[in-house]
Amino acid sequence: METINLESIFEAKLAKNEMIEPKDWMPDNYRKHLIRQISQHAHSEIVGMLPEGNWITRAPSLRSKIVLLAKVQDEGGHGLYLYTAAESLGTSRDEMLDALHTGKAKYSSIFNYPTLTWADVAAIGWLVDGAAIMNQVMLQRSSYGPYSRAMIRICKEESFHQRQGYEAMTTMAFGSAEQKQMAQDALNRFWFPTLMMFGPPDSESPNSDNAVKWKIKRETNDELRQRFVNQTMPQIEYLGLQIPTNSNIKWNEERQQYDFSEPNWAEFKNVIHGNGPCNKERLKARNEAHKNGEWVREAATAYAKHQNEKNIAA
Ligand code: BYC
Repeated sequence: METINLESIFEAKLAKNEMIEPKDWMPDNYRKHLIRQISQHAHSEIVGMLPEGNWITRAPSLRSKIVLLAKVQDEGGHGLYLYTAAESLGTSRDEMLDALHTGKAKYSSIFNYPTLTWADVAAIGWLVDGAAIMNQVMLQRSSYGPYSRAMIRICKEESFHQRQGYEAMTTMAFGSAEQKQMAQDALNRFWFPTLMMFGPPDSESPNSDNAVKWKIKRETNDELRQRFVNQTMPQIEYLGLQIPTNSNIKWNEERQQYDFSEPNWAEFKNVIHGNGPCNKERLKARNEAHKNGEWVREAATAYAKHQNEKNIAA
């Protein structure tokens, strides 16, 4: 009987667009759904540091190195906000990291593709962060308070990241013929993997119905993917680049939107099941980083314990 009341309070809050907070009652499936999504999102931020971090020592100027360094550092911070938001639902950092390190947890498919040239770093900022923001702007209004608040802060930083990428892309697209070709190659290679970031088509997305019902996601995978293409096509034109190979992007006067080809969903499934070009490399790097950071965690724990004892004694 009590559960029914609690459930109706939960539903009423959602109906009024009020936030659900950690101490509020929530259905088990809502909690599980959030832990899954937020922890995957946190893992994406941390694994996302790897392809770009790979270019810090090879950035083409001191300015671009400083900017990239700041960006990659921000991603680490985003991971931290998100792990903390997930912890407020009753899971632990150790559990989440263990799931990442053993390959049980997913993280964004995009980071299983390699960054072969400096133009790829530009394409990540422009396209990947552009797609991430498209998704995260709606997540700022997600029904779970800690997730929504983390997103507000993350979005502010992501818009700087997107500008970093677009600026680098502009430099290359308006640079020498060789630079322009590198920019085009990066666009060609990153286009479809970026479209995959939004998740499978709505008709094949098992989690979307609940996500939308519970106001965790305010828009569907296909709606966001379409918006991303609509926003990006004028930027491709401005840069003077060709539409990506096989993308078939074309304005549809009747729909007042761009038509475009779907990504290869079989490739997507392969990547999210651990068989993309860089899955093994990424997991190895994360496992090593975790192992190498053991002494830092030990020192931080000892320091916190010491401070605690001092406070009790005072
Ligand atoms: N990659 O039912 P669906 C960033 C999985 S990183 C891998 O549609 P949902 C950045 C999905 O998890 C941006 N897996 O799921 C960082 C599910 O599997 P499980 C990361 C994917 O949750 C550094 C299954 O496929 N952003 O910003 O409704 C540098 C069925 O999918 C993917 C977020 O994480 C994928 N692309 O929708 C630069 C945003 N797509 O869990 C940038 C938050 C789907 O049932 N997350 N799957 O085993 C979301 O909005 C949603 O979780 C998704 C998927 C749109 C990703």
